[in-house]
Amino acid sequence: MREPDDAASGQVQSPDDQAAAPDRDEAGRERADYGAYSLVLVASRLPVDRTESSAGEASWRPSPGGLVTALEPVMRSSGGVWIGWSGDAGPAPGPFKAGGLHLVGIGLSPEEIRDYYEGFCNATLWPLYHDVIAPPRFHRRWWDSYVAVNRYFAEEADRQAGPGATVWVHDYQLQLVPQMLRERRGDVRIGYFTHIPFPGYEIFAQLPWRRRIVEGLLGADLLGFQRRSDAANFLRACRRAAGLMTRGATVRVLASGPGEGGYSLRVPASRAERGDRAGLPAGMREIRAAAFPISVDSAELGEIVQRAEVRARAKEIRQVLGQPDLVLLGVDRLDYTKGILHRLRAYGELLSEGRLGSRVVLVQVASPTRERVEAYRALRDEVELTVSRINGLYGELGYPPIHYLHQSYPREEMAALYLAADVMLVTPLRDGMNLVAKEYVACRDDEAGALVLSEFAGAADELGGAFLVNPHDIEGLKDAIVRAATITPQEARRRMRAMRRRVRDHDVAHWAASFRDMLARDTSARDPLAGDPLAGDPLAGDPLAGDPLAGDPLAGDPLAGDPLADEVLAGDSPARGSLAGDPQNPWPGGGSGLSRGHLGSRSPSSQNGGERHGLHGQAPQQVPDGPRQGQAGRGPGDRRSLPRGRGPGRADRRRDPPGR
Ligand code: GDG
Repeated sequence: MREPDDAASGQVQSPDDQAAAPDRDEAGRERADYGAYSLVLVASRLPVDRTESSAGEASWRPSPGGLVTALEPVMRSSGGVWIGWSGDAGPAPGPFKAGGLHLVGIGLSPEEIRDYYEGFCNATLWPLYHDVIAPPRFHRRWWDSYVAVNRYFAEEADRQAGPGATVWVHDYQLQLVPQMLRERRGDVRIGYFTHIPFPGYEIFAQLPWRRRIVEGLLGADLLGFQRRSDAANFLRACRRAAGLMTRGATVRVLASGPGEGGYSLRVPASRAERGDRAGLPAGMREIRAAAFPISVDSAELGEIVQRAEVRARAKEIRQVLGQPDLVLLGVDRLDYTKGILHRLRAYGELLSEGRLGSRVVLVQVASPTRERVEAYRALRDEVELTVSRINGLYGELGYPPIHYLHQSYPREEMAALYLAADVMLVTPLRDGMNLVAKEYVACRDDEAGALVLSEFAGAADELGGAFLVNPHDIEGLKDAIVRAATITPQEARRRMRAMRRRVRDHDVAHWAASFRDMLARDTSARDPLAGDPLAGDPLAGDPLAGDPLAGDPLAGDPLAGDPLADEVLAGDSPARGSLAGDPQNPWPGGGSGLSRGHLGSRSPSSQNGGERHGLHGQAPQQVPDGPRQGQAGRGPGDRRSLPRGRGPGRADRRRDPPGR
């Protein structure tokens, strides 16, 4: 199970430490049976995908994506072990090493993939936690499978964790693991980070197993969320779903023995049990919930975009697009949370109104994801129908106004796309953070380009230089796109500089270090929070009561307006470029249309007061098969790579590229 060199690499406690500890733990188990690793990462997926050659030979290749990109450097430098599912049905791959990482695979049966992964994770929790953009489905069989699979992960973490190890559990697929592990091991520090939003209580309360989820999470010592509002929502759920009292960012529970169903919290019954601000009474644990906004490796992205071939590729991309005046870009997993349909609708209307001129293209990378889940299949149909309609209505021979790519690409290609785009469209209806927004900023070392960003993405709390939008407000979205497309280079630089500073200073290393530092701190030594620690929340446990956290200092303001917007609106910007005199002009109408900075009249802003379109409150509609972009018999995504000079190229087709 263990690499022989692990002990030598300093991952385990020294023999002296081990000798000093009693031989058996409280449960009478021999400590010698504990695992070897001082850092154990538990995530739904491994950072590698299993591939098979034509000869049937299996190998592993990196599976890039938000979580993997963020955590790989941490794991590499710490020598810890990564526990996760390989993404395929079948027995556990067991411990192995790939790309310098120690990995332990969890095996799932086809039924568990159906009920736990596609069911409870992707069709219950995902839509519920994203504000019921699609209706969540509740099935007891799925829940049972979720409990069983979470137990596999907890058992494996127990096997791998050395005495006093740190165990870092990730994301909504594994919310029961902290408590399941806590029951087995009192000696480990457990951190949990959720990458997606934690919903408001009125939504969370729909979950029939809400108390069990809260209890599961409270097995951790530290719970990390993307936004302060997510942390506040969780604390609210502690009060209402579990009847616990919270004090500032903390909640105290009694460490009890296994209860009904294997684990359960005991709510402190009295002041004496609860303790006071001076310290924790014996048998009590204090859990902290706080925001740790995740980020990207901005230094690495900065290095990638410095490469001559990436810069050349960015130029080439603009060339193969026909040297447009304006390139808009969207990069998303093809997920209904990402607001792709709203974006397409806004773009289609802008084309019909001529507000972006005639020399504009939108490149939309929609990476394949969760293709076996019905809502995702329906969304794909609807997106592809919409793309086809827009291309059919506004395209001409050799000019599709949308380049739609249902494929995955290497990081270098993504970086070149970011460099090539004048305006990046990140318009999710709900998103924990959205790394694409930060990647775009990190790649723009030329300080050019503009970001249109949904206020419902966690990144909106940090990227004040973006054009913040409500993606449900199609008129507002259109106005923001036009504004972003017409700012002066000076204004673009000012905005981009501010955003780049933020992403550089708060990169992924900063995120990981601040989480681990906080986790390592002794809870009882933390600053007591202002206010009477024992002042009970009069509404605790009452699911129908109003929000006792109104004005909660933890709750960030997700709707904070764009601080720079007024300035930009104040003056019409001059043109950034003009195509006049271009003899090779391949564009419809033969002319340049309106050059940037003169992109038609501005429509009245947001007059419809938030008209809702598309997916809100309903499942993506199943639409009849329409003509696809491309030719009959070859759907998007069938092509593994495009020849250089013909398109973004070098596609890297994966079932679920961002490890989700
Ligand atoms: C969850 C939360 C949170 C996409 N296509 C390709 C590709 N990607 C990469 C992007 C980016 C990542 O995948 C996607 O990250 P996001 O943040 O947009 O979204 P989720 O997958 O939904 O992730 C999210 C994140 O966790 C981290 O905490 O931000 O809110 O939902 O890195 O670049 N990468 C490559 N080829 C592709 O075709 N190489």
